[in-house]
Parts: sequence; C-alpha cells; structure tokens
Amino acid sequence: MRLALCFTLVLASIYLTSAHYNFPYLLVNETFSPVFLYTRRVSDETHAGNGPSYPPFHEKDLESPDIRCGRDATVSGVETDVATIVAGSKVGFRPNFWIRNTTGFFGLVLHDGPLAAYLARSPIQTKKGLQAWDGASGAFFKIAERGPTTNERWFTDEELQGVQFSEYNFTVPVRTPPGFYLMRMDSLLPRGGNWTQFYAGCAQVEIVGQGGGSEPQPTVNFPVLEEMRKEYLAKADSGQLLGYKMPGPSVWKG
Ligand SMILES: *[C@@H]1O[C@H](CO)[C@@H](O)[C@H](O)[C@H]1NC(C)=O
Ligand SMILES: *[C@@H]1O[C@H](CO)[C@@H](O)[C@H](O)[C@H]1NC(C)=O
Ligand SMILES: *[C@@H]1O[C@H](CO)[C@@H](O)[C@H](O)[C@H]1NC(C)=O
Ligand SMILES: *[C@@H]1O[C@H](CO)[C@@H](O)[C@H](O)[C@H]1NC(C)=O
Ligand SMILES: [Cu+2]
Repeated sequence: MRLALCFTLVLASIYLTSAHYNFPYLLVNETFSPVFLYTRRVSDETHAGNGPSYPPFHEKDLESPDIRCGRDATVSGVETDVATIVAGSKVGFRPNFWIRNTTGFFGLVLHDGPLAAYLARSPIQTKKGLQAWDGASGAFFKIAERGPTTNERWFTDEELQGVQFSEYNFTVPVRTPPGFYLMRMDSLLPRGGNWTQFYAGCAQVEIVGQGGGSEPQPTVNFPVLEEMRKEYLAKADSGQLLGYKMPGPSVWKG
C-alpha cells in the first residue's frame, strides 16, 4: 500500500510544477466556505496542480509579518467576512493545492509535517475592529496541534488514501472566551533551515459560547522570537519523528 502510494506520488510529481499552498477554505458547521470568504486573501493565491507556482516561506520569511497570515494578508481583512463559530464545534482549514495523477484530479493534500491552529483576540471587539486589525503584537495562543503518527510517518496510510488529509480539522475549546479573533493555521514541511517550508493563513471569526475558561496562555507573536525560530527551523529526521519538538507553545485547553 505504501509503495503504491509513493509510486502514485512520484508519478504525480511529473505533473506538478509546485507543491505549495495557502488556506482559502474554512470549515464551519460541517461546510467548507467559498475561497477567501472568511480567510484573509493572500497576494500569492496561485495554486499548484498545473498552475503557476510561488515561493514558499523559507528561513528569511520567519522574520516577515507575512508569516502571520500569509503574504500581504495582514491588511486584507476589510474584504473578508467574519464567521460565527460555536465554541466546542469542529472547524478546519483546507489548502488550495491539489495533486494530479495520470488520470487527472487526485486529491488535496497537506505537506508531511506538523499542523497547528492558533487564536489571537482582536484588541477592538467589533467586526470592523477585527477586520482592520493586522494581528501585530497579537497574543496568539495555540488551540490545536497535530504531530507525527509514528517515527517514520506524519500521516498513516489510512489517512492518506483518496482525498483524506486534505484538510486540518480541530475543535475550538468549548470554554474559549467569546469574542472576535484571528484564527491562524500553521503548516510546515520541516526539512530544516532554508529547506523548511512555511504555510500560514488567518480566518476572521467570532466565537460564541459559554466562555469561562482560564486565561488563554502561553501566548506568542508572529513573526516569532529567537527561541521559537530554532524550533521552526529544526529538521524532522525520518526514523525519529516522535522525538520532534512541535514548534511553538503548548496547547491551551480551556
Ligand atoms: C454556524 O452555526 C451557528 C448556529 O449553530 C450560527 O450561529 C453560525 O452563524 C454558523 N456559522 C456559519 C459560518 O455558518
Ligand atoms: C488517480 O487518482 C484517482 C483518484 O484517487 C484514482 O482512482 C486513480 O486510480 C489514480 N490513477 C493512477 C494512475 O494512479
Ligand atoms: C474534516 O471534516 C470534514 C467535515 O466533517 C470531513 O468531510 C473531512 O473528511 C474531515 N477531514 C479530515 C482529514 O478528517
Ligand atoms: C538561508 O538563505 C539566506 C538567503 O536567502 C541566507 O542569508 C542564509 O544564510 C541561509 N541560511 C542558511 C542556514 O543556510
Ligand atoms: Cu511545498
């Protein structure tokens, strides 16, 4: 099964001009949104498949504000709607990258690597306030993360069959304080240093619910500080994936 999959991917790669993506689709209430309805538009929204390519985030990009929400997406919030999310419900981000094999469409996939989601509370607690906020000095706290499944694999064969693992689904903690937030998706291909690829995207959300959780923490900013840079640039070694330190803070559970 695994060999067959690798073979398929090798075949598929012949048809690829790039393998990079951003996150235009947001899953809320079991429905994926149209492109960039709720996620901030990026300036490089080109896609993979046989489409044009754009350079992924490399080491130098970790220092750029673009690492927060994608290229030029810190200022695109005014065009973007705000999704109401019930705390405790499942949400997700789907990339706009797809693989083609010899017979055509094959499926959407995320790169092999860590996945995480963050929230940052808008300093101005209105829809317009969130839309205008660039997320700078935002106190991002992690609400979900997904590491490797084994020492060799990030995703299992079962997860990789068909169009599975074409999105990252997670749950918004039920006791998240209600309010307006940037919800940040984080995906990387942890090849180490300049070989690492970074992907990020931000949805604009209003979380409704009971609240009552502890103060969300620990918090971080994007671009990240020196200590986290090392984690983000670390190479995940095949055969030792379970020893990989997930970049960023621990998950706030509510
Ligand atoms: C999700 O469902 C809730 C009601 O359960 C609704 O208030 C909210 O607007 C819905 N969100 C979206 C983005 O459709
Ligand atoms: C291409 O992908 C489709 C959908 O997953 C699959 O049914 C088909 O067998 C694949 N073709 C080849 C040649 O791998
Ligand atoms: C994410 O959730 C959607 C909606 O329930 C589902 O169709 C999809 O299979 C889920 N994806 C993964 C990778 O679990
Ligand atoms: C990464 O690339 C930049 C230039 O794009 C270079 O300045 C830097 O030294 C490189 N880092 C490493 C570790 O090779
Ligand atoms: Cu890529």
